[in-house]
Amino acid sequence: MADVVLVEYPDPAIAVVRINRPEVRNALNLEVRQVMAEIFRQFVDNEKLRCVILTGNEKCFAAGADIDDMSRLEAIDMYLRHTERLWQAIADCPLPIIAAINGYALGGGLELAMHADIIIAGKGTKLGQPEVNVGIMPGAGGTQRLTRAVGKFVAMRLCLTGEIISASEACEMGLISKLTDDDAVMETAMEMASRIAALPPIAIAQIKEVILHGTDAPLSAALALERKALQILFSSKDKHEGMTAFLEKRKPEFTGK
Ligand code: CO8
Repeated sequence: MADVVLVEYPDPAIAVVRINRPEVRNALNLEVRQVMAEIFRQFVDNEKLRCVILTGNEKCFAAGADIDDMSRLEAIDMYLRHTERLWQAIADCPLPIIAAINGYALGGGLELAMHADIIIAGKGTKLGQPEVNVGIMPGAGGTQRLTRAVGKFVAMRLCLTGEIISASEACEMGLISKLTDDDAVMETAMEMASRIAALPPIAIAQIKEVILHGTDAPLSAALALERKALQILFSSKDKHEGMTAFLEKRKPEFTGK
């Protein structure tokens, strides 16, 4: 894999995906997105993996799409790139994804963070959809995932003004799962990933799937989806183990079966 994105395994169950273009504030050029998509595609076949942490560095998560690169593109160039396929590789990841963000999560950077299931941010992080300032608009879910996360009026304000907001304001509006000190972001993400990695993986996968698919479905269909997923879990060995361990007052040992 090219070194614009690094992958580390601090534990066989946890992958840390790190965007690595610090000289341009981790701007997401095509190469970053291609490499990242390939990394996420390969995660699906890794049976030991339980959770993914997506991060940048302590100064910047990602300052958006690469403006230098985009400045040379015409509409058909953009179309032919089919970057929706690259984003979809991340969206299709069945494992929980934690975005661990510091510094800036702007434009495509915030859109990338919103592909995660949990966002942990340092208090100094700045977030926003400033695309309008360079004559364009969000194009990787910023108008849609942001609206679903914070509602129409806040999403309109951010996308229409390009205003950059603080992490505490983002947290208040429901865009951040957990706010920490700037130097505690990775540690908090690792703790959370370890906790998730120790839980029954089929239940974890079902929870992620039902929350994501249910959000876009009518309530009655989403509730039926939830019921069916719950019923499936009653056939899992981990359900038997979890409940038996509780009744026997011991720690469960989940096997992912
Ligand atoms: N693209 C390319 N280069 C960038 C970007 C970027 N998004 N952001 C920063 N850089 C470069 C700068 O040009 C500079 O390069 P050089 O050293 O050669 O001059 C270097 O990184 C350092 O940047 P600054 O000197 O500006 O650093 P500061 O710490 O002063 O400021 C900021 C950091 C606030 C992040 C500032 O760099 C900035 O505002 N960046 C642009 C933010 C932005 O507008 N993002 C939205 C981009 S558009 C977008 O994301 C479209 C999404 C469309 C679909 C999704 C596709 C991925």
